[in-house]
Parts: sequence; C-alpha cells; structure tokens
Amino acid sequence: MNHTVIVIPCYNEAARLDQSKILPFLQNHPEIFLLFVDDGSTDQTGRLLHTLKNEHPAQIGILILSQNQGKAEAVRQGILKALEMKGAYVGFFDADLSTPLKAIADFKALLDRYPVDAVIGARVKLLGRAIDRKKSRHYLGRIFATLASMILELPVYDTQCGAKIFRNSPDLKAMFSIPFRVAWSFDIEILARFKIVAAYRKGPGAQTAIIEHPLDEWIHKDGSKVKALDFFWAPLELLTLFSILHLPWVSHRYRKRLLEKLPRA
Ligand SMILES: Nc1nc2c(ncn2[C@@H]2O[C@H](COP(=O)(O)OP(=O)(O)OP(=O)(O)O)[C@@H](O)[C@H]2O)c(=O)[nH]1
Ligand SMILES: [Mg+2]
Repeated sequence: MNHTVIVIPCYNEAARLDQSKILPFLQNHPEIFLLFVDDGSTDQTGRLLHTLKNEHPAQIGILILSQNQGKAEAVRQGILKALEMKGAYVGFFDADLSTPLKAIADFKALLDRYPVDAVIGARVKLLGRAIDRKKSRHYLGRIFATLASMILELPVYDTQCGAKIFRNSPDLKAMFSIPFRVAWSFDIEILARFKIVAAYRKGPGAQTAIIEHPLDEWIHKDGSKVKALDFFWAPLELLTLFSILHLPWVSHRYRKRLLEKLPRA
C-alpha cells in the first residue's frame, strides 16, 4: 500500500511538467504515489506522462479522460481512483508545481500528528517564506477568498491554493462521489461539503477538522490555464455556493444528495 497518493490534474501541461523535479523526488520518497490525470490534453502531455511512468512505474499512474472536463472533474475522478488505491492520505497538487512536491512531507506530518481530516495549503507572505504571486492575482484572490470565507462562515485564508491533502475515509469518498456544481471554485465546494458532513456527524466542526498550512514556498509559474473569462464566472459561482449553503430549498436538496452517499455511522 502506498501511504500517500497525490493527484496531479494536467490539461496541456507538456511545457510545464518538469521531469527533473518529479523523478528525483519519487526516488527519495518511496511512500508517495503520483496519479496524473490527463484531462483531454491535445498537446504532448499524454506522451510525456507515459515516458514519466516508464521511468518510474511503481510510483506513477495515469488516468486518461478522453475529453477535457475541467480541473474540478479531473481532480474528482483522480481522487476517486486514489481512494481505490487505499492510500492513507490522498490529495491534489497543481501540475506547474508552484507548490513544490517537497511540501507533501509537511502536509503529511500534520495529518500524522493531529486528528484532522484535511490539510490545505495557504499562500501567506510571511518573513522567511518564499511566496511569489503576481500582485493582480494576489489582490483579486484576497477579495475572492474573503467572500468565500463569508459564504463558508469559516475563517479560511486561501481557498484556491492548488495543494490539498485529505485523510482517506468512507466519508471522504462520499464527498467526492457527486460532481461539483461549480468549476473554478470547486475548492470552496469541497470545504462546503466538509462543513455539511461535519455538522451531520456532530463531531468537531470543519473549523477544527481542517488545518490551513502556510506554505514555505509557492512560486508563480507562467502558462496558467486560468483564462480571463474564468474571473467573469467567479461571482456566479460564489452565488451558487451561497445558495448551496444558505438558501433553504437549494441547500436542503444538496445536503440530502450528499448525505445519502455517506456510509451509516
Ligand atoms: N484551468 C484548467 N486547468 C486544468 C484543467 N484540467 C486540468 N487542469 C489542471 O489544473 C491545474 C490548474 O493550474 P494552473 O493552470 O496553474 O492554474 P492556477 O494554478 O489555478 O492559477 P495560477 O494561480 O495562475 O497558478 C493545472 O494542473 C492544470 O493542468 C482545465 O480544464 N482547465
Ligand atoms: Mg498555477
């Protein structure tokens, strides 16, 4: 059994996937398995992933989606597959490795040490940390994250960081068994699902079941797949998320669908 399975969603990432970072990392971390999801790429991503897998078949897997389905669905499919592989922890990291793979050890240490369900990366500029974000993305991100935090009613700083690791559990499988309602903001929908399930289980709330981990390093990489149009949809997605959590008739139906998937406690 591999201890940790990390899903790396890839959509036309041939130019950004850095073999020189991936292969040495795996050699030094035999407990980590990388599951790449080729999200209908039309460039050389598929070929590159096969080369990578041939170099290190024991620790690399590829899930191929024949058509582009978007990051949310690529991650969801990847996590479901990762859960089948019975990793103790499963998570996802962006293909550009803006969050370096070495950070996985910090996330795992927190999951080992505390009885929490998830550790999510936060890009907080602090002394002694290398957080290099574009100014425009940072400020837009701050507005977005503040609204997300208000909708979730959780003091979360950075919902959008593409580095998150979860403890494998039947409840986690349930949370990923239904397609997300939003695309760009699916990270917030994951947190919303944690909140709904935590309230139902009457255990510690999402506020203590999730740790936000300030990253040591996050370096902006050019070639982002995020388009200007995505920012246009963002407010609509926030409205959808608001309705899921706060509009009685919408949230009732959403909760019912999600909670039906949970195993009986
Ligand atoms: N945008 C997008 N990303 C996808 C899609 N399918 C998979 N992905 C992957 O999701 C991740 C998104 O990363 P980036 O394109 O760097 O975008 P980002 O990290 O949200 O944005 P930055 O803050 O600019 O880095 C990458 O690993 C993509 O390859 C898709 O259809 N659209
Ligand atoms: Mg990126």
